[in-house]
Amino acid sequence: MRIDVITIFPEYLEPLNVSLVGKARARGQLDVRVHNLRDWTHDRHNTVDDSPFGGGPGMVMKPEPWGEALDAVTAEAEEGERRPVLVVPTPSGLPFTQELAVELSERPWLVFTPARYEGIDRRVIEEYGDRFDVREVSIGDYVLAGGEAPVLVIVEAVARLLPGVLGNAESHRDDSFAPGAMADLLEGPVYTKPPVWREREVPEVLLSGHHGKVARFRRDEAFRRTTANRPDLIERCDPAALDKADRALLAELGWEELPDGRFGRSASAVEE
Ligand code: 6GU
Repeated sequence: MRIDVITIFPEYLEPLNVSLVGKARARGQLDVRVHNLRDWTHDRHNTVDDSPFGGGPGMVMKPEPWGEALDAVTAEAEEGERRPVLVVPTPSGLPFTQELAVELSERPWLVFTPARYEGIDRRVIEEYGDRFDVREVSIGDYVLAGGEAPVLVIVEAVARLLPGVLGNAESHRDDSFAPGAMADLLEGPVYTKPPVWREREVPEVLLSGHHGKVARFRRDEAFRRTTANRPDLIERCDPAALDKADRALLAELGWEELPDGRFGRSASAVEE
């Protein structure tokens, strides 16, 4: 996969040399190219921003440097296979999800345009939306000063899905938010040696070697964590994915089956 990032802070992308993404680059599985937007300015001050038409606070990124940069970076884009996806980080974008990470991981070429200030002149997104697939993406409901940290987040989520990048292909299967498998539950706690640490014991069942009981324990812990931290995931859970033991545990945790078969917190539990 090829990844281009156009930014006024190339040094912000240094972490792409480290760990999983860094190793994928060193192995040639990822071709990451970071570009300085100011290379496509022509005035003495390398200006990339200007005041907004219509007034208001802050500055807007000028269209001309972005246009020249994107034309240069995507010059080799051909029709068909080698068409890049333009990923535009913005707090007003679509939520970044595991599903979108999977979709992006299946494309050969991603171009990121992290912005500072109040964002990029809208006409840039329109112009390239006519030529490429554009995804405006937000990484969560909070406001960052720029799109560089979101690029690090998105690249890491995508890179670990590439074939051969995460040593063990099994590792994806139980990911929290992996489609299917664990039915959209958060992963439960994990333990390693020693079996006793500061008088705290690893749950006995995990040492038992009984695979069925281990699987049930993990699933119960996943339900406990999901009901506590992400009740919305339980509410939209497909009831067909719930077995008898799941239903019993949910009842114990104060959830009840609704007329449509889905689960909701029982009125008595909600009042608490
Ligand atoms: Cl993608 N950009 C900025 N500036 N803030 C954000 C964001 C993106 N996602 C959440 N907050």
